[in-house]
Amino acid sequence: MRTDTTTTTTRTTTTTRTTAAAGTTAGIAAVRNLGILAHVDAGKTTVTERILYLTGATHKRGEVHTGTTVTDFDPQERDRGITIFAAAVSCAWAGHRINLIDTPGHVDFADEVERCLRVLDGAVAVFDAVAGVEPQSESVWRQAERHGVPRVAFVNKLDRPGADLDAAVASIRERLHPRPLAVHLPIGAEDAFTGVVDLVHHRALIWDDEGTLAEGPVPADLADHTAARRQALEEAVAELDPRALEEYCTHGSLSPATLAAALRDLTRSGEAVVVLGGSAYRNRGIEPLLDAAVAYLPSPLDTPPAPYAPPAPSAGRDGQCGADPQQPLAALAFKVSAAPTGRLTYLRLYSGTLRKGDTVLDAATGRPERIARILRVMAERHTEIDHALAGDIVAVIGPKTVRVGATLCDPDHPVLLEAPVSAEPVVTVAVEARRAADTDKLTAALTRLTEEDPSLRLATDPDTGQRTLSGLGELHLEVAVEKVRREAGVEAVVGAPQVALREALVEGVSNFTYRHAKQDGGAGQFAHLVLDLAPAVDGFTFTSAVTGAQVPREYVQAVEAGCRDALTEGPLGGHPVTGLTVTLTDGATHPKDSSELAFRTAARLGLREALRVSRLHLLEPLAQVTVTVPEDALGAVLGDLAARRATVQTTTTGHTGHAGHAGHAGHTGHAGHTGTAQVEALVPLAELFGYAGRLRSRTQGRGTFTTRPAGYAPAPTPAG
Ligand SMILES: Nc1nc2c(ncn2[C@@H]2O[C@H](COP(=O)(O)OP(=O)(O)OP(=O)(O)O)[C@@H](O)[C@H]2O)c(=O)[nH]1
Ligand SMILES: [Mg+2]
Repeated sequence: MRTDTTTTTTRTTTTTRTTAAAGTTAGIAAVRNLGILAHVDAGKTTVTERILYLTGATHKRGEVHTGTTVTDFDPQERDRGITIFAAAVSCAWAGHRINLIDTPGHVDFADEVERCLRVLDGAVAVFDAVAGVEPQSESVWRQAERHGVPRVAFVNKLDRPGADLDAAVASIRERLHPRPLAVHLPIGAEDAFTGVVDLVHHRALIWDDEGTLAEGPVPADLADHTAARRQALEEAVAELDPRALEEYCTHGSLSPATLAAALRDLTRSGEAVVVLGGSAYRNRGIEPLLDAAVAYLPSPLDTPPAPYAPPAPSAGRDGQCGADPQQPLAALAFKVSAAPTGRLTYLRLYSGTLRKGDTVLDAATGRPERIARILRVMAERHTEIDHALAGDIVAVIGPKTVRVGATLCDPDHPVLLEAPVSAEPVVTVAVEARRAADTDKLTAALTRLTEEDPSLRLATDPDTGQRTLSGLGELHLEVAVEKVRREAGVEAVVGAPQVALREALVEGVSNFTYRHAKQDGGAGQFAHLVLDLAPAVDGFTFTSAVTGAQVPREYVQAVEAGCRDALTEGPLGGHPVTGLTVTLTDGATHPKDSSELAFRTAARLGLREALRVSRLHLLEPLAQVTVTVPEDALGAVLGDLAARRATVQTTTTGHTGHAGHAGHAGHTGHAGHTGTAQVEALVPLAELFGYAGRLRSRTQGRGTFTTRPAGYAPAPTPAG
């Protein structure tokens, strides 16, 4: 039997008691900017709801299915029962301020998640205890990894039939991280799941039906199991953490304090992932989740300084800023909610202090913006505050034109923080107002939407003159059009979805000569270029093989810019051009008539001509699809996929009865019920329009599927 039976430990043992309001670094150390990430339906919004309830931010527990949650406040979210827009809310726990961002799980809204990850310091990854790691949980996990955002894992829905914490941990190990460290052992299973053994503090946490937590000793029947798990945890930690190893070697065990400190360091360095369990719906497991977030995830002071660039190359140097309230202000606008009634701009402050009434600079546009009000966004009300410090997340009222990704900074110290990178749209629809008189209103409303969501693009089709809206998927566009109908009262007629094609170079040309000369009196334009075009695996690269004597350096830069201008519309059908390298091999200037503008124009017109005489092919977007269906429907589903030009990669049978594991060959998955088959396939996105309905009818509603973007591949030559 272990000796550290610390059953009297309070739930704040591992947290420091500081007031988050204090205007000091102690205050900043007590801030946690926390995201909730997962596959669709894992329970992010329910977890968020329970956190808000427990922290006293709300006085009722809202439910997704009754449309009563705080963070799914948009009418469409309530109707559809899914999260569409990331929502930020602040609450307080154990002397810490938690700025919580509930994110959407559906792949069409992955860009929203990307923008949030840019400003988060830590995240809770939520998993369904039956399904384990689902495809979109893997995607958001990788997204978080790319942003260096440390995570703790919460295995939710332990109350569900077939729930299995160990299997979920195994699937995390197999698919996401080699070192998941489970710190909970469930007490009771499925419907009888009542609580967890906290392995770190060696105690039982049991929730009654009202969700009230009682702490007690580890139940006798779990004593051996607990001891074994605790020892395994200590060994795993000692293997990774030198200080823990020393203590383990000396004493043969680890104290809760050493264990907790090691878990914090390992979480922050990303060497291990702490795994907790619970059931948000049944109000079980949320207090320890909050404790873990506060104890293990970093504060703004623990995260690396944010890199910035000067607004123009001549206006200063690159640098980085840490969470210091005394330094000049630098804040990133990561979310804009541009409702016609008022515009809220959400800011993450990286440096400095923002005061109500300040005039700040939008560094990219050079426009001054006045901060009329600063709001702490709470669940049921917004609290007005008069200043906010580096490290915090707040919303401001006043800025009228600030877009997502903008940097707001001290006018005397203009800097550009790295803006979130927006995904390229893959689906386009034509939109027009149902009543011609509403055309301008529709354009205005759609323009406003693109300011909130840079992964939406509004354009005019050069051939038909029609307005087109592009986005990341059918649902993304459907939601956008519906939002315009509800908020601006404009009915739109939407055309059939089209995939966004690209044009890639197959065979280029060499020594393509282009002379741009306009010298008929007055200031003339002259530029002479020779270009080589060669196919490349991806994207666009520009190289120059000329000397300064042939073409001066600033003109070479203008040539590159002109080439990029030309790539927006390819010769096959006006699609963006990709997969090529352009080399400037020769050129000539005129002593008076050459200019950057002349070279840029020459490059644009010249590359356009060169592309016209090259060979290109069309590329179409692909999706990685995971289809989960009853085994008896497998044949029909495979037949249908084949008709959709799918490349089936794996087919596995004998899964649990719920959507989940992708069918990796040899995957051990959850033991249990058979009867479900899973298909992994690459399918052209164009063939997936309407697939949800088809799958439903082929499987009597029992089939599910998820998709992920999977790059581009040559498209069959279109007829006509
Ligand atoms: N049995 C059970 N159901 C749960 C639990 N947590 C959430 N749910 C249910 O699962 C469904 C999805 O929950 P949400 O909280 O909307 O999931 P989400 O991850 O926010 O979903 P998206 O935002 O659409 O990606 C809802 O019907 C919840 O009531 C749980 O612990 N147990
Ligand atoms: Mg949600």
